[in-house]
Amino acid sequence: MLETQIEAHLLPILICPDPKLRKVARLVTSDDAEEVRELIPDMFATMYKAPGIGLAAPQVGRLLRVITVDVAPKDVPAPLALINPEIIAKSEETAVQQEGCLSIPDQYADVVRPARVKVRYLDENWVKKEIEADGLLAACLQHEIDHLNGVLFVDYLTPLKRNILLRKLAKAQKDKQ
Ligand code: K1U
Ligand code: ZN
Repeated sequence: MLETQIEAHLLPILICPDPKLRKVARLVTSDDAEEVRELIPDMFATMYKAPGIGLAAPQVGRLLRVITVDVAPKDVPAPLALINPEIIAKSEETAVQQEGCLSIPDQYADVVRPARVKVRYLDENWVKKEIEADGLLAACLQHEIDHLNGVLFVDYLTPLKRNILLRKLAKAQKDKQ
């Protein structure tokens, strides 16, 4: 059987404080099918190269509700593409996870979020699915869905911690030039 090979491209990742990272991404419709079909392989390639365990379309400048995730060990890939993901249930119980962000490079902080979530989404074949997650996958799904709403993990920190982290980022970015 002949298979269509989709060529993937590495996409530049926007760095905080790029204003696009603070915009709300719009729902994907059938009109976006062609764009999303090409975007998903590009997002996986960009996420694995970074390397990261998640990526949201706004991080590559596309204000569409698409995320990619893979929290599995490197040798057993478990790629997940989620179109129009929505959290339909979350636990009262919370968990702390150290988070990073490809748009806030080399800065990490503990973030408190619901420990378990149930997410409804369309997969890359536009099939309606639900996933229940805990641990790192739960944190990652919430982190990526936040990106679709213009929310960054630093927003959960105290103003003092957030300012320290963002100043460190600004200095590192300036020193890089
Ligand atoms: O959305 C992003 O910016 C990606 C981010 C996702 C994330 C990390 C940690 C907790 C929640 C969400 C990253 O992937 S940062 C890089 C990272 O965590 C990592 C990179 C390589 C191996 C393992 C982890
Ligand atoms: Zn992020």
